[in-house]
Amino acid sequence: MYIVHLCASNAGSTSPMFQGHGVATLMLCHSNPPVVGARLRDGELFIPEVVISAQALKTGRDVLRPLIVKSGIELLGKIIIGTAKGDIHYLGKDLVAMMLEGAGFEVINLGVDVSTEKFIEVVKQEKPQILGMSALVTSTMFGMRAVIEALEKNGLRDKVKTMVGGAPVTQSFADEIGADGYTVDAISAVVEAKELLGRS
Ligand code: B12
Repeated sequence: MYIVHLCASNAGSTSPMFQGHGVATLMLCHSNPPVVGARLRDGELFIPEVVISAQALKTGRDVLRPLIVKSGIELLGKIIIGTAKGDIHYLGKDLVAMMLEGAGFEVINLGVDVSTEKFIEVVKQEKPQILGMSALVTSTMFGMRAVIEALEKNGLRDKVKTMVGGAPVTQSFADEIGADGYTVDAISAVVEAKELLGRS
């Protein structure tokens, strides 16, 4: 059984995850992440609409996930993402998570206010290829440095790529703390994640 939901606004777009795997057409209306991301960037959609579309996408994904697992489709990689300790902003992080999931990554979203210990524990358990961290408050950016240092201390640094982002984060800060990747928005986060894993 496959879900086919036609929607004029997304006509012609099919998630690459499903191409050639029997799901002829998957169009979750405005929930197609590349479409949503581009329309947000271009000022055609606003955050509340993006949040609604993310929820629709999640609901659709929950229905499809068992089918995907059963069909043996290869995902691009596993990504853990969370907002740094002390920081409760999640909109940007969830957008990034949504785009990555839409592009074919398995994403484990740890939510907000994630401690260094929690990041390390989940990296050990889940063995992701990428660890993504978000920070919106200047003071919480430094939590990301602590996580990268803890990865080193735990002998995990060469086992997982790190990506950082959030409004106050810059490429030079990412370089300073030794992160492998930084991007300014969710669309480029997908490109960067693929590049980090050599899947672009
Ligand atoms: C909405 C908002 C809130 C909401 C949060 C809702 C939520 N749960 O997420 C509420 C009202 C709760 C809130 C609370 C606070 N906020 Co606030 N908030 C904002 C606001 C207006 C928008 C943030 C947002 O959602 N942007 C939209 C998203 C889509 O953009 P984004 O987060 O930047 O994400 C994009 C990129 O950065 C990137 N990205 C993000 N994460 C990642 C991760 C990776 C791995 C990658 C690659 C990329 C990436 O991709 C995203 C999508 O394109 C900003 C102002 C601003 N213009 O940024 C202030 C702002 C971030 N808040 C601020 C502050 C100070 C606070 C409070 C401390 C206020 C207070 N005194 O209580 C508290 C935070 C408490 C805490 N402990 O965290 C300050 C931070 C100042 C600073 N530099 O330190 C800001 C900048 C406002 C300001 N000008 O003063 N806030």
